[in-house]
Amino acid sequence: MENRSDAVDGQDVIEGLSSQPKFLPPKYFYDQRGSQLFDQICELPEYYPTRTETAILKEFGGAIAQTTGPCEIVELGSGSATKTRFLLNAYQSAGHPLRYLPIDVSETALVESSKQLLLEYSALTIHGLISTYEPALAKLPAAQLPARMICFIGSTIGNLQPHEYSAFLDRMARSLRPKDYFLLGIDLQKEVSVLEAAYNDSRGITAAFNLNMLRHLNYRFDGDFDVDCFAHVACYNQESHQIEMHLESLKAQTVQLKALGLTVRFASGERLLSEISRKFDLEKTAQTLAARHLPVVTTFTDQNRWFGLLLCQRSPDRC
Ligand code: AVJ
Repeated sequence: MENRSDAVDGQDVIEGLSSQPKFLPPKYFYDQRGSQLFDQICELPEYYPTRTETAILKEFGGAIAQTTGPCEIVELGSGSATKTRFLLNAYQSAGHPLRYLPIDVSETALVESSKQLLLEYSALTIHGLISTYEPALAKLPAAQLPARMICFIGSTIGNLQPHEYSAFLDRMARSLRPKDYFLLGIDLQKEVSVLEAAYNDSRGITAAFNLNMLRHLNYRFDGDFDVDCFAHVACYNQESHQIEMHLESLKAQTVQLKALGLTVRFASGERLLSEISRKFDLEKTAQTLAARHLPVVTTFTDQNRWFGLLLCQRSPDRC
């Protein structure tokens, strides 16, 4: 297990909280409690993405393993690696060697899931990286199998702003050798009522997940956010095709993050953007990927076309 945390911790918090409107990077959701809350979200009746993607992986895992042949499985944002098991099962059934490189910012999630997987799969070897995506992709260890597949499933790519999305795909293309694979899971555009229900569940787990970001910042940067003085707000922006999740200040208040030397004022009703979750169009996404040296080999989806799983293969560079 390697730890490659960000060199300058909290710079992004200072930047986001000093901006107008304020924002925070979604990676701060995922401390131990946040990762657990996210696992609970995945079980909610309203939150269809995990269930839908899992069914796709279950149905088409064999087809993926057959297309790629023996390859290392790298996973960005592996979390509890619940869905990964369906891929590992498929590679195992195909008789392929099992090598897994999970990458996650949550050390506990990474250590716990790796321990569990090693118990479940006797032939598996794991090389875990505690890291954000960019530094991990820049320094992946040398491949030990003929091919490699980098998985970015769960529609986590939807958290990226359009400019970050383009930069990310370029980074991805540079990290892969020609013929290597990229498996991308994307949540697709659909009826607004379905989307908004998924981010406003009746049990309030998503609200707790959102508010937990403030608790995490308190712990990490010696802050004094009063979590009870903020509210969870999530709505779909139809023009930008994205869910926008906010933390709304319930009164005028001042918050300090001592470890960052930061004092932040909130007006009553002021909203801080904690996450965007973009919803994609299958065809457009395939075009974007092709234009970035990552043409789609196979598209997998469910009957409702609610979620898409795109298997891409790095094309050779042409001069
Ligand atoms: C893990 C980024 C895919 O955007 O749906 C779930 C996170 N936020 N509920 C998403 C999330 C609120 C999730 N991703």
